[in-house]
Amino acid sequence: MAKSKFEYVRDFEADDTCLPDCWIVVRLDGRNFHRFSEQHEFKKPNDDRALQLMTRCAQTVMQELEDIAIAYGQSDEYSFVFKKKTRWFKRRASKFMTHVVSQFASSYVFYWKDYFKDQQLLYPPGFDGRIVLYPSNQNLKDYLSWRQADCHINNLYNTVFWMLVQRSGLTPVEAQDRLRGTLAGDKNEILFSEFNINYNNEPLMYRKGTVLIWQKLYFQVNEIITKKIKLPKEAEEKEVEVTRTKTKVVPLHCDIIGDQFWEEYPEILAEDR
Ligand code: DGT
Ligand code: MG
Ligand code: MG
Ligand code: MG
Ligand code: MG
Repeated sequence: MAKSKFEYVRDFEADDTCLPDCWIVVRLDGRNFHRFSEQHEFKKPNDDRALQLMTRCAQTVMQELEDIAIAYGQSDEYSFVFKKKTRWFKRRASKFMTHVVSQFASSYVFYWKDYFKDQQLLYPPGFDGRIVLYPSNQNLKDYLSWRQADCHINNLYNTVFWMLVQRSGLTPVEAQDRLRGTLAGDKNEILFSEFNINYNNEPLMYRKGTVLIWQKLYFQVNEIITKKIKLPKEAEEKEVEVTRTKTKVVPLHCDIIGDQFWEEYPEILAEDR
């Protein structure tokens, strides 16, 4: 069929194909969640409902979209890592980013009431998205380490900050002054000596964030398989034990900076993925 004279407008579309053989990372982040968390009375510094809702949305993204090998989230952000070899939407960056962000945002609204039982959603939240390509496994591991280190630094700071405000009655400005220039060791010491808190015993979800991976679940299915053979005498019913596998997105709150995690789950970075 002949092209219409309007077809040329397609040529104005920019090519945004992601480089081959690179990990494609989409990171999204809540828009102005400083305000959103205040308005919806998130518990400070960590609100389990908010963090679990974020993870529920990220699980939905992994299940609904193709080729996500691992995801990592903390605070109001989540990063999704697409397999190096993915051919999904011909590796077009805008497709990856918009599908991830829109699926996540609609899930956030859809699942809100499951987590915030008596807290109404007051206005529609938004999320920004960005895409970054990492050519090597080391680059990808360093990226995820960077996000987890950020989680740790912020959480340690916020934990002490809100203790000083909520327990010691300092104003936010006084707490900020008190913490200016302190190192991690100093913050741990304040928590321990003034509040009897051993930071290492704080919940792992707060300290490490959430890692989402695919896990194979093995389960036995007892199925009756009926063999029908043409010769009437040999017609028989046979009971056969079958092992089925199913994959599921599982949340972990573990360290991903050290080698142990990557040694335990080598399939995440495996070449053929
Ligand atoms: P943005 O991302 O530039 O649009 O602005 P914000 O305000 O989202 O800034 P961001 O993303 O750097 O910081 C995340 C905000 O979300 C921060 O103000 C703390 C808040 N937030 C995230 N998780 C929790 C939580 O569990 N509890 C509370 N109280 N606040 C949280
Ligand atoms: Mg920001
Ligand atoms: Mg934000
Ligand atoms: Mg953020
Ligand atoms: Mg369409």
